[in-house]
Amino acid sequence: MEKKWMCLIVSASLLISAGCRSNNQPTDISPNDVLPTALQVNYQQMELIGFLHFSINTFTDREWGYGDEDPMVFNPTALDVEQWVTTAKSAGFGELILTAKHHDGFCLWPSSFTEHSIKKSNYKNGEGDIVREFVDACKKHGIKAGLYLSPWDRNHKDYGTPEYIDYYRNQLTELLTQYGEINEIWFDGANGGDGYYGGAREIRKIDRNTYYDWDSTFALVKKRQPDIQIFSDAGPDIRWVGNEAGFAGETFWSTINKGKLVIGNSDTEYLNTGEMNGTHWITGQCDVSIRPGWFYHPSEDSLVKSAQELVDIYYKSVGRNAVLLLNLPPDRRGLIHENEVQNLLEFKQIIAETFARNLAPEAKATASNIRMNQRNFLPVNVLDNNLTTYWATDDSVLPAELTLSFDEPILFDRIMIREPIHLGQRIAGFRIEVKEQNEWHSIFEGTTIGYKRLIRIDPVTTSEVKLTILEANNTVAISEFGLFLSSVKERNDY
Ligand code: FUL
Ligand code: CA
Repeated sequence: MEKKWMCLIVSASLLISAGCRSNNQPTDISPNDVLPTALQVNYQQMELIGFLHFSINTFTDREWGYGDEDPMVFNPTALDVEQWVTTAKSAGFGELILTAKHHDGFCLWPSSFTEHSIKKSNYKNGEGDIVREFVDACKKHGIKAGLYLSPWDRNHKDYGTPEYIDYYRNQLTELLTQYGEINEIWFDGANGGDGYYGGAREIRKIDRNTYYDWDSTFALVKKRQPDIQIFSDAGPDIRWVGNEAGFAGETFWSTINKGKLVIGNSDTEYLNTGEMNGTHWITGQCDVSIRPGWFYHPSEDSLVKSAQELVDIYYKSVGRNAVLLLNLPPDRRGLIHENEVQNLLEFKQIIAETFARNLAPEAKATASNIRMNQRNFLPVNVLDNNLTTYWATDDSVLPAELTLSFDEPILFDRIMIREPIHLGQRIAGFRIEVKEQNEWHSIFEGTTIGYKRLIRIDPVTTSEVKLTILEANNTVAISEFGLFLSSVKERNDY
């Protein structure tokens, strides 16, 4: 049947019809000017990724190797990359990032451009390639692989001169052409100065604004791997959030003004919040180590973050519209230590238990305004566990209220709100209220929402919950509104 006739029949039988309006009446909300790419949306959906700091420092008990270390000290006794990958996978991680080269310059793969690598170690009699083992294990177990290639190199004789930039790009090319699909490349901002530098043992300073000519390096990366996500202080795809403690700001915009960012020299407060209507969409990534250091140190075996600490970090990263990058540094055996594995799995269990049962879909959802009274913008769309369906209001309607009414009172202490970020990040102010003895009481006021906002409150029993959007940079649209009761394990510790 022709579409025209279909529409007539459908609109005759339904008061509210979707998708059959004439072209001069735009029904859908207009997207923001600054949007994420589909790759950025996919990336954010992983929510949890893991970091593997493993290199010379693992064996020398240092955090920053000087660059003069003998490659022979690199000597894992029971290395098992499958253990790294299966541990990460069972904790729900979608990707792992390995330090192919840290600041000391030692390479975990047999680079053709240096002798300071695994070739000169005892590992597999100098025939090993841990980048290869790692990438293959990720592929085998269906998680993404990312690589860290430190721009600062305390071993290389040419560091600080243009020749080093060629060396660095040659190494990048090796990593991005010889190992199949790499999902993320991690560019660190540290540039400490002092180093071995081929025996010079001196301080070398570089101009962070110009030395690396990052734009050309980024172009090279994308040419080799068009779907890769590039991380740095300044994106272009994924950005640092300005601290290594694993938390994004309570106000956290994925949008930010790129012009204000310099790799290795950005305002950390600014990175931690971003900016409403910023010029670019750069997804936030909260990096933190499960131990005090980034590398394994035996003295820190008793200092592994507890499951409850990890849960707290989860709420302050994933729950604030960012991705969590959690470091699990393999030990001298080449294994993720038992203490890490245990706390990580307990963390995973708490999160899984808490979010296993959403109470909100039992409610009837109503709203103060529904865009053009159309079915595809109904408030019930916030209850369908689908990010692409949403409740939307008519343009310029603020405040906008969404109410959930339950037949029986419910008990909850965790709230989840999500925006359809493929259309931009909009919400800048909201309030949540519950009805108690026929009166509304505010239980939370916040600013941004984004991909996912998780809120912890004291347990409350109520039959009505109201979300009021107070401020937004465009038409109000909310994808999901969820209510949960935290796992008993989690509550005991708060
Ligand atoms: C920092 C580095 O200096 C640390 O050693 C670590 O790699 C961390 C993730 O980034 O800037
Ligand atoms: Ca939805």
